[in-house]
Amino acid sequence: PDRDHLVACLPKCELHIHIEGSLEPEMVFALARRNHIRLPWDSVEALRRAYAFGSLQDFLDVYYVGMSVLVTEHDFYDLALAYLRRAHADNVVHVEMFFDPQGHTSRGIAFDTVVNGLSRACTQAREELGIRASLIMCVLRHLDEADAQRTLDAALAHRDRIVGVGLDSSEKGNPPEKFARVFARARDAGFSLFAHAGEEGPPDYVWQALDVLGVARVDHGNRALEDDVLVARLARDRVPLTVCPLSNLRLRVVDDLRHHPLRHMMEKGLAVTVNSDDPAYFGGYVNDNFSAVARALDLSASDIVALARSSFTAAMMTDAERAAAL
Ligand code: ES4
Ligand code: ZN
Repeated sequence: PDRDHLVACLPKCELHIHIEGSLEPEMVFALARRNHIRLPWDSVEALRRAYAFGSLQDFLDVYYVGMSVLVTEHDFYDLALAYLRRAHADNVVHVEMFFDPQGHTSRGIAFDTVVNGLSRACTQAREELGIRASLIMCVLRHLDEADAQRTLDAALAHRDRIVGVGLDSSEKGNPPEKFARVFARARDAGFSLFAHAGEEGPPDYVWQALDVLGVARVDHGNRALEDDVLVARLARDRVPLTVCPLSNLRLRVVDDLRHHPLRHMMEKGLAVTVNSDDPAYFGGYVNDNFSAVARALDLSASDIVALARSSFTAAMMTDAERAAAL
């Protein structure tokens, strides 16, 4: 329909994509074969059947096994280039890409291998497709502070190829304040800061992301709506929320897309953007997320345009870069 055509035509930024979450089942099996890795599933179909998640943790358990097929620099390059081609087909012109170094270094893969492969794909995609792409290193919050500090040490050696530091993985029981000192060091090093908060965790975790970590954006932020004072703060400071509708549906953060809070967020003056999170696992890339939520909430053409425009406002771009990209 018209709505899907509009979604497809609009230029967009993608600000919440975990590159390891763009690993499609076919590529999981192809890389497992290439790297002689045994998987707990015996076919692409069996892996797809494992994508019935009851919670964030159910998903993460599959996600960390899926990414274990990534071994060489070439694997990381292939992964990122495939995603950037797919994003380009959706009229995405700028990507801020999360990656999870500890999901790889914990398996004996060098930090350099990961960054070299991902950044080479970003450079090539810019040259060949014109799409801009930058890297945001995420800290796995279920691991301890010392592990996060060592990961930040490794990132400092690649300061020119990593623009930011984020916080992801199992939210409940792992509040942002656990990483206060890591984020303080990251800030001093000049990184932009981000954190997943209010996906499954309480509004207090969103407060901590803002006031303890000092993030520039909140990833998800759904549960901020439970706290009116917090909503007023997010609106006043124009703190972007990177919302991921199909992720929220598949991880049961919402029980039905018709109950997704995106419209309420817009009505409350929040700077919301629409993103894909882990597109290979959640059933769609960025245009699929726009189309599904627009249909479920009966969003107007001007709502859709506002969401696409908002992705540029929320992006880490200079005004000159924004003008050039549009
Ligand atoms: C994630 Cl949806 C989500 N939430 C938290 N951490 C993540 N890592 C990858 N996807
Ligand atoms: Zn995420």
